[in-house]
Amino acid sequence: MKDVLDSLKKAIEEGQAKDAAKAVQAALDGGAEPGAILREVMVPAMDEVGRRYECGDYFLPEMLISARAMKEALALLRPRLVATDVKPAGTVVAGTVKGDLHDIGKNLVCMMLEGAGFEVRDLGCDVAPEKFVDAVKTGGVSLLALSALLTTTLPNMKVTIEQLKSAGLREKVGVMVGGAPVTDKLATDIGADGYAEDATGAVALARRLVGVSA
Ligand code: B12
Repeated sequence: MKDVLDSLKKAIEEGQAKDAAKAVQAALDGGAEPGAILREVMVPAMDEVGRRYECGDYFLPEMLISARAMKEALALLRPRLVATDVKPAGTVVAGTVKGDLHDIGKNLVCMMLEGAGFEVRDLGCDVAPEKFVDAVKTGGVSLLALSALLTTTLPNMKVTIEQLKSAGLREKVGVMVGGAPVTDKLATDIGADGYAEDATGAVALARRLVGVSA
């Protein structure tokens, strides 16, 4: 199994989508737990891609093909992560904020929330504040989940919360925020209701905000 997991990590790091998909399938067939594959292999592989980009070994195209490999591998994990017989815990509207195209982490958060019994409306990436507000206006939304991966797009989380306030909707929904540059302090400063570091934490936070226990 170690060989399979090592080859999965290498395939994502090097952007070999077919090899990544094959390795995930082999890991699942071999009985590996989907959450562990994600946490212990796939997320660290993307961290390594980020490290290589930061130190100049990788450029945008390499980051992009690694992201594609990650997505193909994730697609195979998805059915296992979202399989649930829990009754609906609430509706979450999720999206990556305006100007930001990073959606892998947000997609993972959506999958884990679905797996925990939340109904998820995923607005995608590069989502303008007005679109979040419009989604809340349609009603029945318990939580807004905002993701940002760039320091330059973090301010759009605050703008989104401000626009919710202006529309008189802030008290109607809980707002949770996340993404690599987000911190607990930032969440408090911009008036969000909570921050979580990863997708597992996002589920615990969502449950707390809607007042359901695990
Ligand atoms: C893949 C990637 C890309 C891909 C994105 C593809 C896609 N469809 O997502 C592409 C190639 C498009 C890309 C582009 C760019 N990128 Co980029 N990218 C990355 C990389 C390598 C991995 C991100 C990722 O997927 N991580 C894996 C997931 C699982 O982790 P995550 O996103 O953090 O999500 C987890 C948590 O944060 C949390 N979470 C996430 N969202 C939410 C939401 C809520 C509500 C909660 C509770 C939790 C939560 O849970 C998730 C699951 O555990 C990171 C490096 C890194 N280590 O983060 C750089 C990185 C984010 N990119 C960076 C940069 C600079 C860029 C570009 C500006 C490069 C350029 N010169 O054009 C562009 C910007 C494009 C744009 N407008 O968005 C920098 C950002 C620096 C900064 N501080 O702002 C990073 C950090 C790389 C680096 N080390 O320099 N990128």
